[in-house]
Amino acid sequence: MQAHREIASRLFEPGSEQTTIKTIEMRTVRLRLTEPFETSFGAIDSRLIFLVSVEAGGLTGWGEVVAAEEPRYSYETVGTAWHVIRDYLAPAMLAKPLASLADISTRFDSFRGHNMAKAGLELAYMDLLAQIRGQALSQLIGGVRERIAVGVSLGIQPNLDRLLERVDKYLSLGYQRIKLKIKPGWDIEVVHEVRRRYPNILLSVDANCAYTMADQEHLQALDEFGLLMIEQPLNHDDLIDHAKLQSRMNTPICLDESITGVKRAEQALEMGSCRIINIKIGRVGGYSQALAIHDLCYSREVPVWCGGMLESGIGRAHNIALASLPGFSLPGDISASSRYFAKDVIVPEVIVATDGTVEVPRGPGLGFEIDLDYISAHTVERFERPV
Ligand code: OSB
Ligand code: MG
Repeated sequence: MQAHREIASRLFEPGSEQTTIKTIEMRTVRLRLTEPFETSFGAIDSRLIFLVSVEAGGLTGWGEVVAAEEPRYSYETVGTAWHVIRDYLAPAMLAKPLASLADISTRFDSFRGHNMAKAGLELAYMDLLAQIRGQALSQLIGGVRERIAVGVSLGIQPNLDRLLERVDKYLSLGYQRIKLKIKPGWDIEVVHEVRRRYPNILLSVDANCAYTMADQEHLQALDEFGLLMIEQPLNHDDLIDHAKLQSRMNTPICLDESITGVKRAEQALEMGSCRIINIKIGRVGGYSQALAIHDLCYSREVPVWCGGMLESGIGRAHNIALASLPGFSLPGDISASSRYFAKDVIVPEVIVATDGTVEVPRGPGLGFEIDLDYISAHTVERFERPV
């Protein structure tokens, strides 16, 4: 733990290297999902992937902005992030040489919100920095794992049989934890059936804010299924009702949407709003906040795990590096590339071994090759700064 803190803290201090970014490139890439993904927000059958890359000294660092096309999971969209990066964040990043991760996050602090936009650029910088130092990203941030444990997040299905088929499939592939998306009308009975079929698996549910305190008794009925956690049952900005609900349920509440930074994480733990935190680098505004939340939870022995946003391989590679930190004690939503897309933008693709783990790459930076030809062939829009 001490060793990890020392490694991670180096990122925040101005290093000997001053990085002068020559160009920042933004692009959107349309990738079709292998099957539609439905949550309490609605269904999608493709992702408009937003990639950012930063170039310095002949090296290119890659990041991903995880915003969706519609403001449902979060108020951010691909469109708002495009605007905010192009007009504010990229110019701030290019204004003078970068001294550290803290230097970037301080420059971005003067712009309110837009965490996913900020995170995209922090990600690209961290990949670049790792390459400059000739290190794996995992090593740069203080990762300790050679392999990480992973689970799968299963969307709402047209019927129970289809869901059970999916559960069977991913368990047979080795995934260590099944997460079911739930909403009113697709919850107790579904969980009951999956639990009856598999009494001993790690099983969790994610409501994406679909309930209110009026559903309290209904949610309490989930207690009898021995769930690992219930993720984000209530409103995205309501720590108080989550605290009330947690005090009346045995199932640990895990917060996703509610945790937008380390300050909110502190408040949630202080109030007892949750017992587990899902860390998504995009939602919290980048590595600086993600590492801080990890350190906070690790020091208080609060389990964390790495959430997913149906990222392309570039976002996924960052998630793998993050999940190699010591506090990530629960399986992440980091599934194989093939669970999302017919072909991924990185080589090799992310594969899940039969023991439900993913290897943490050891090569410099992300540790994957970027398939630029494939990315270019599917690019919808591209913009570069300076123009
Ligand atoms: O709430 O965790 C969520 C996907 C998009 C937006 C929100 C969420 C999700 C997932 C999928 O659950 C996780 C993944 O496999 O990427
Ligand atoms: Mg979630």
